[in-house]
Amino acid sequence: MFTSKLLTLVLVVQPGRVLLGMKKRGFGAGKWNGFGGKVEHGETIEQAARRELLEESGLTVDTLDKLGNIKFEFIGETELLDVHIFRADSFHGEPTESDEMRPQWFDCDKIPFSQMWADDILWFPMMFQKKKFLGYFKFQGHDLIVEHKLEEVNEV
Ligand code: 6OG
Repeated sequence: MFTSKLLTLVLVVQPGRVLLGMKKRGFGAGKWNGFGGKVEHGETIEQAARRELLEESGLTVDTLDKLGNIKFEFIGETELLDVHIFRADSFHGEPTESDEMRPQWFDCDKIPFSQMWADDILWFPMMFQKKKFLGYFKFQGHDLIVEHKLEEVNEV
């Protein structure tokens, strides 16, 4: 039996660049990623996305666009990660380092994919083009994708 854990992930995009954070501790430590985390009881997925973005980057946003949903399976584990991905094209505040993340802007042609989760290189192009997508990735360990599906959809 599989259980699943609801998570959020937010990409803040400006013309020609994207804000990523270096994860300093916990799951995915040492990797650049968007900002996000677990959905708590009593909050919606979007509320969780805003809360995690603020906690980890110091930023607030007016509009979050729902962009994708990816389910991750790790061989040998019974908990699927159900990650809801959002994009924000404008923000308020200054990116600020937190206990969990060190934010940095990256030019869109210099994304550090070799220091990111292996799935990102496959869906970032869709994210930049504002295409919506659904995905499933099966990982062996934290670096190897052994199976995946990724499709563009009209609605997430
Ligand atoms: P905390 O455990 O820090 O939330 N996340 C992933 N992001 C990408 N790009 N690829 C993956 O492939 C991921 N698995 C998890 C979701 C974990 C954060 O990491 C994201 C959350 O934003 C396996 O609370």
